[in-house]
Parts: sequence; structure tokens; C-alpha cells
Amino acid sequence: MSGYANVRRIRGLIEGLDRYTATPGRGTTRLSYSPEYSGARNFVAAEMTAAGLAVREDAVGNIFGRIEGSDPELAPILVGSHLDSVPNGGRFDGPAGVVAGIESAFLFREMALRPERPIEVVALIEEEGARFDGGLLGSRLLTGQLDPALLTELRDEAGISAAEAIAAYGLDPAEAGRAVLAPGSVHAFLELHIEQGPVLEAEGRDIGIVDRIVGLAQLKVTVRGRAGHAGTTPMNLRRDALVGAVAILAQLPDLARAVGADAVLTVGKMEVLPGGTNVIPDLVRFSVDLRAPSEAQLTRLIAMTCDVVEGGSGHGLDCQVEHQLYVPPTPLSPRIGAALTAEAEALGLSHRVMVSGAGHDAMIMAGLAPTGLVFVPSRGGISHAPEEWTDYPQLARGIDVIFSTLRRMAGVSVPEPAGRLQS
Ligand code: HGY
Ligand code: MN
Ligand code: MN
Repeated sequence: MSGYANVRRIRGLIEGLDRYTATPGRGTTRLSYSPEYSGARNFVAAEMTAAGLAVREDAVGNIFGRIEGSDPELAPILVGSHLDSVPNGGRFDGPAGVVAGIESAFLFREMALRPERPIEVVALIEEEGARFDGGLLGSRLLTGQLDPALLTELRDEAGISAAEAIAAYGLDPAEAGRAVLAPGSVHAFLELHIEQGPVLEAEGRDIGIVDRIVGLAQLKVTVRGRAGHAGTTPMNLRRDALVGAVAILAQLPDLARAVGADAVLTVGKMEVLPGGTNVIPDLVRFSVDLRAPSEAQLTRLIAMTCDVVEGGSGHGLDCQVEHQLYVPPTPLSPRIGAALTAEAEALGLSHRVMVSGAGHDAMIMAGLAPTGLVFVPSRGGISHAPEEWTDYPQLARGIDVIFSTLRRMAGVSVPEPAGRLQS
């Protein structure tokens, strides 16, 4: 079955964006408000403009490109994803969804389609939380789920607050409250994302229609001990924060297993201070990322983790947990899921309904408007790594579903797709 999206243009957009990385040759590292992010922002703004969109940036750096509707008073449909990355990640995680919006805009322009309802392509900031703990910052601010006052408290590893980073980026953090979108001001949110798992590839399917996203929590554990000389401090007199942290960490994976086969727990970041080879560590901080499909499982896993951490206190060690993010399991809109499925059917694409084990801006935007999420296959199920890959024709098929659904939801007549997928 033929499609709409221009594979060559999609490839150019993804590869163009991937130039903006702090680790060329070692994956995509594009932290929010960084010089690389600023480059990507300018690239996206230029491509949005070329696609005929009216471009604006909100007070925290979310970028919007608007196709005006014949009835501009109608609440817009938002379509997009995030522009930031994890350290040494892949080129598709986030940009695939931003490109889906931009390519859809190009198609609207080329087909001279005028939507009745406005459409806004969005590039959201700080979804990953690679710079500011918790992540989902751009979408949580948009939907009023993050108090703008927190921007002065969230700090990166260099101690720079989000507010300072926003100001250095050229925006005014004091205006962050004005970025909040009022309830009812968005008709729907659509996101295309790579699956980041093995299911679609294993089943040979083109499209995933996500009906729910697992619950997600992020904790920060701090273990305090006492620094000392590695050579002169007897083992029985030590208050070694790293030994204490490791004793805690070693117990954590079994907690996820105890909660259920589909619960997961990850310690991805650890800081050991003061960091001298001949100094007994007196301060260790590490992250704990928890996920489970049901709220009961997630809250139980959080409680068990907190118990293990607090049990590490004593013998001169003090162990504390800080709760940084909690997002309950999020069901997505069945109505939008059905619309996405109908378009996949009409395009002759194989598809299935599935859960998302990864978090997405969609789980936050669902608090503001009916939300749909489309997956395209990930090679080997790999993501958050330089090897992350999706074939461009596969991405184009996902974009066809987004474009077709946008067109129908925005009230545009539906010409048949032209020609074959461009190679
Ligand atoms: O962590 C996640 O699931 C997403 O990549 N932010
Ligand atoms: Mn992502
Ligand atoms: Mn990610």
C-alpha cells in the first residue's frame, strides 16, 4: 500500500537533528539548554518555518509550530515529542516524534490542505531528565503538573538551577507560569515514538498503538558516612558510604522481582564523593528508577525500596530517600487509539495494541487532553544507546498514521495517497 510521507525528507530531518550532539560518533547527547540543544532548536524552527508553520517558543523552551485552522477559535491538536536526549543515546528517541509533526506539516502544505481545527507541532524540552532530575519538565510545566517555583530548586550536576539554565539560554524563567496551558485549551495530543523494545520487530508488525503507559517513579538515595584515610583507618572503625550504598543496591533488584515479572528497577546514576582513590567515601548519591504496570505494584515497590534504604542506616551511616517523580500508570484515549488503528488499517499497515514500558510526554499530556501514542519498530529493541535504529521507511509508515489521523481529526477531506513510498 502506498503512503504519504517523504522518506528522503524524513531522513534529512533526523540526520540534520543528529548533528547537534555533544558526543559525535558516540551517540546523541543533547542536554536541555545546552549549545547542542540550542542548535537543534534553531534547526527545528527553520524546518517548521519551511513547512509553513508559525513558530513560537514558550518561556521554558518548548517549541510550537502552528498551522492555523479555518476556525482559529477551535482548540488545537498538538502533535510532537521531545528534543532532548539521554547521554550517548540514539538519534530517534524523541526526534522521531518531532519529525512526524514537521513532516505532517510539509504534507499539509504540499497537498494544500487547510484544517478546520488548528494543529500545533511541538518539540518538548527536558523529557529525559538527563540534566534535571525527574524529567518530563517541559510537558509537566505545560500541563500545570510542575510548580514553576521548582525551577530555582532543580539543579544539574554542576549545581546550575533550571531557572539559571533557562535564563542563560535566553528565556525568562519568571515567565514560566505563563507557559501553562489552560484545561480545555488543547483538543488532543498525538505522539509518535520508537518502541524502544523488541515486540514489533519480533512480530513483524509496522505499528504499535499504545493503550497504556506503565507507572514510573524516580528516587534519589543519599548515603552519608565519614571520610577517612584509606591507609590508616582500621576496617572496624570505618563509616564507608560506598560500602553502605552497595549493600543497599545489592538488595534492590530482588524487590522488583518480588513485585512481579513486569516490574523493573534500575540504578543508572551514582556519585561517589569525595572521589579520591585513597579516601574513604563519605557521601554517595544514586538514582533508582522504578516501573510497574499497576499502581499497587508501583507503590509497593517504592515502599519496599524505601524500607531497604532506611534499613541501611546505623553503624555510622545515614541513608535517606528523596522522591523526585511519580507518574501513575496512564491509560491513553481509547477514542484516539481507535482513530489511529482505523488509519493504520486504511493504510494497510500491520498493527497491534500494546503497553509502553518507557515513559513519554504522552503520559503527562494525557492529563490535559485525550492522548494517543504510536510506536514504530526498534531494531533489536535497542534504545538509549548509539545503536538505536529504525529504518526510515518504517518511520515513514508511522508518520503516515499520524498524518492521516491528524487530517481526519482536524476536519480535512482525505485525498488518496500519491505514488509509492519514496525510497
Ligand atoms: O525513561 C523513559 O522511559 C523515557 O525514555 N524518558
Ligand atoms: Mn523518548
Ligand atoms: Mn528516552
